[in-house]
Amino acid sequence: MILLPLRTASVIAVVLLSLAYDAAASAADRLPNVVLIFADDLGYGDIGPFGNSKLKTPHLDRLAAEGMKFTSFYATPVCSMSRACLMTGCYNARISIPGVLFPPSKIGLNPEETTIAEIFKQRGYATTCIGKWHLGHREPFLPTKQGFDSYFGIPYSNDMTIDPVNARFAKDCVFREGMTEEKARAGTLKNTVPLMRGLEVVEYPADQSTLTERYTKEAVQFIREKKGEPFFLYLPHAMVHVPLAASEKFRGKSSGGLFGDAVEELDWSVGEIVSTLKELKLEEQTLVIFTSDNGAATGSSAPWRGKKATNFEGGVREPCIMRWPGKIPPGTTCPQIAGNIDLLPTFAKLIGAELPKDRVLDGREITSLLADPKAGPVRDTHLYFTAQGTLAAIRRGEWKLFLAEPLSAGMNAPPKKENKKQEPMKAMLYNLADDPAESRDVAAEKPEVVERLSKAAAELVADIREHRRPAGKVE
Ligand SMILES: [Ca+2]
Repeated sequence: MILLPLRTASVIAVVLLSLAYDAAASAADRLPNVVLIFADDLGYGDIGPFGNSKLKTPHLDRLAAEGMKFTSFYATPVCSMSRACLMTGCYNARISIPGVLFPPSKIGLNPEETTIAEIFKQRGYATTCIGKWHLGHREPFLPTKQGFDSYFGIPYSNDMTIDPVNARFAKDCVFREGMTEEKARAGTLKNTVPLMRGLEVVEYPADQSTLTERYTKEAVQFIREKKGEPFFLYLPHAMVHVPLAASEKFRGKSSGGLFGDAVEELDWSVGEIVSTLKELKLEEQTLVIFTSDNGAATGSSAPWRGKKATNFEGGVREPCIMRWPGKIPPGTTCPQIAGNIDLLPTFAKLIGAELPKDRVLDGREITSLLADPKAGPVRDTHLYFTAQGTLAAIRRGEWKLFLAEPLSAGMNAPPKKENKKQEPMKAMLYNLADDPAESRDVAAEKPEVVERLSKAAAELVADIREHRRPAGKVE
């Protein structure tokens, strides 16, 4: 009896909040902008808001103080699969994108998929991708063929090289370090990644020391040019994937070596973007998100166990900050399960765009979490896939089970050795509430939980096998 008014009040609050979001979506002139900053190989413990006390990240500290931190925000163990999740709102296994694509790869994100950028295009947004794409470097898979109006960046990781056969060099391509088109066509070198604009290579090899700076300038310019219309800025940085680099202004300045310099330059970049939004009075109209594609490679995934390339939390649980003055309560922390697969449906909800109806999506819209850090869970389950597309583990609520044998999602990804060293092939059960560092395997003590989660995992992966969609492929 006493609970009834409280429940009624909370229902009203939820209705009012959702009305606020719907109102934002219904007035075309007030459609919110979205800036999505996606670091590479940056771990949970690498920035101040998530516990790093060694590196200076004042702009990220402020972003968190003015926004919401997510402490159970999931990506995947490595690069391409993470971007596949982000771009489509689906587990990478559902859309057949393996862990990492390489310069000889003939596959990419299927142009038939609906990307985040295409969701924004439904509502007339200006869209750009500035940075590392890594969802296929062949022409049909590039950003400007997948809903982005423009693209400036490297097509895959910065430790890769050029596709000597298919690269399309711009007429005024800048060849550096004695490189020529002839040399580029003849063979390959390590760490000589091309820099592209649109569909063409404009610099080869890319000067990596100035990438963060140039991406930031380009991003600021985009915001200035598009300030009068709704825009989506996707900024997937090259840093802090190896080879590490920082501009002269930051080199040698941090207390964490070149890695720290690169992190601090990323932080500077966040500051430049936020101050531009402030100057243009766009802060209250702009949702800014900062997160990373996978766990730490060079830096720290503390306090979680493991790093990049594993499905322990340190490989996949990312720092994530969302800031939107007036919409997201400042200085808050959301502990609920969320992840980059949830961003596409969330953006669609915020801007009043339609989700594709002819296919299964795995992500869920999380606007209830953005509005209220105490909101209940949106999805209680998360699946952990390997780079080969097999299901390694499942989380349901506080329980996380590593499966005795990874379950095939039917991707037929190129066979590579599973990461046996870091992920032993046996059932391991962890209670993430009591034991967030995954240090005590309680599978033997909780056979009923092992059975329940194994069954759920088998059902969920069977659904992915049944409703799996192919990657795009060229000859
Ligand atoms: Ca990465």
